[in-house]
Amino acid sequence: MSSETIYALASGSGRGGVAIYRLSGEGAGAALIRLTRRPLPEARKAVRARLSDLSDDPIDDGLALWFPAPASFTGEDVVELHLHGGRAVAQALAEALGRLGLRPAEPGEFSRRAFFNGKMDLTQAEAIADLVEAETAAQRRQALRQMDGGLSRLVEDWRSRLVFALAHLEAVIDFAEDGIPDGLLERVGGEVAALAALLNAHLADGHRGERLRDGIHIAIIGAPNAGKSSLLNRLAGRDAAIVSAQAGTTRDVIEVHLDLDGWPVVVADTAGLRDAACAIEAEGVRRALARAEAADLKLAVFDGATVDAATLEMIDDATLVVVNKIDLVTAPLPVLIAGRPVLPVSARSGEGMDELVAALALAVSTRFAVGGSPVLTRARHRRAVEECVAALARCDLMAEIELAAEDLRLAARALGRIGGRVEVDEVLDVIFHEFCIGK
Ligand SMILES: Nc1nc2c(ncn2[C@@H]2O[C@H](COP(=O)(O)OP(=O)(O)OP(=O)(O)O)[C@@H](O)[C@H]2O)c(=O)[nH]1
Ligand SMILES: [Mg+2]
Repeated sequence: MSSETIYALASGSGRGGVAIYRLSGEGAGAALIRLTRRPLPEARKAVRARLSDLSDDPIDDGLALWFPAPASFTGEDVVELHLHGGRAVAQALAEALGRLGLRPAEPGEFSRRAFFNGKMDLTQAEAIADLVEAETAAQRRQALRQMDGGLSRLVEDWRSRLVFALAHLEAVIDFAEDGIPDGLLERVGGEVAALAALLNAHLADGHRGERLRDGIHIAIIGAPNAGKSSLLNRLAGRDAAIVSAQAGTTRDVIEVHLDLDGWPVVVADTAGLRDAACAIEAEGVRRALARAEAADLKLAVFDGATVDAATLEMIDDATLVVVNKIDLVTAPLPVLIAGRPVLPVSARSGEGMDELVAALALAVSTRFAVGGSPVLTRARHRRAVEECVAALARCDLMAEIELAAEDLRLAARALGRIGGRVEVDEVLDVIFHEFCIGK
């Protein structure tokens, strides 16, 4: 790792009461001494700091904290300055630090250094980025859990089981002349099969962790004029989509990001399903069907008591059935449509909306709740586990034992990549670039 000393504004940019700057590297302590003209303060204790630049011009009056290596966020010497938030202070400080040979940090550079100094593994570094980005309570909880090492420990447990099995195989190879101890290959085979089953179960988690990170997709579908756009606007609490009495108003997919009871959801309004009158509408219907196909959940909206065949056909286990315009309907409503309970609403009056939101939140939470063991939160994690499973599937203990050992080695290496045990720089670049500067 380079010995360059870096600095960055760690708090949000723009004006604010207090701005926090972080300095990290060998020169951090010397910089603090130069700026305050005082010896280093006691470690990890906030002290008053009057900073001035190299020509004794005052910069600001604030607080300083000194975190000597290795007990710091990055594992290097770190200084934290709490100054007044403002552009002129930031500029004066940057100038002074520049003169002292410090340079602005790249995005994610602090976390990158923390990773290289063994302060955290990659999943924990990713969790910091996720926590900074978290917009809902469920996202925050997932990120905190991963930051705490939940995923690292799970993957490390899998990996150590593999390494253990591998050690047995290698012992067999090394002491082949003495004959293979009874039952050893069976035991290794049993362990490999058990692990493969466990990993497959984790892969078949409906992408819970990734969905929670990126947002759970809900598609609103139904006949033209059923009130889909009106419903979207109700959910969003604003006029996100155009509503009109003309059938075929919506053509493109319109997305709204919402916090649904702590769950991050992306609700998509789509074109009404029918044999379209023109090519543009036909394209809209095609997009509606594609979106419904890709969605995690669907809201099938019916126009009052009219049950149209096109919408009926789309109902499956991941569909909530909504009958809209109950303010107009006088006849009794069906209790079930396609065997699913009906949620009666009026997008116009708002009646039934609370119940609809509660039903949606329940459907989301039963599908995506992050109970039990930690989840894979990124495609990168999933790919590594898939690679591991593929290697385990190839591993044939009845064939040549050296080849079987090699497969186990590859499987363990794939898992090791999740935490960053065997990473190449390019992959690191991709990961740390998601960070903001100062984190
Ligand atoms: N009375 C009543 N009218 C409604 C209700 N919801 C929607 N409407 C009306 O029904 C018409 C169609 O509403 P939209 O929300 O545009 O319907 P849509 O399903 O998006 O229609 P397309 O985009 O054409 O597929 C509009 O005139 C709305 O005002 C409701 O709950 N009650
Ligand atoms: Mg519409």
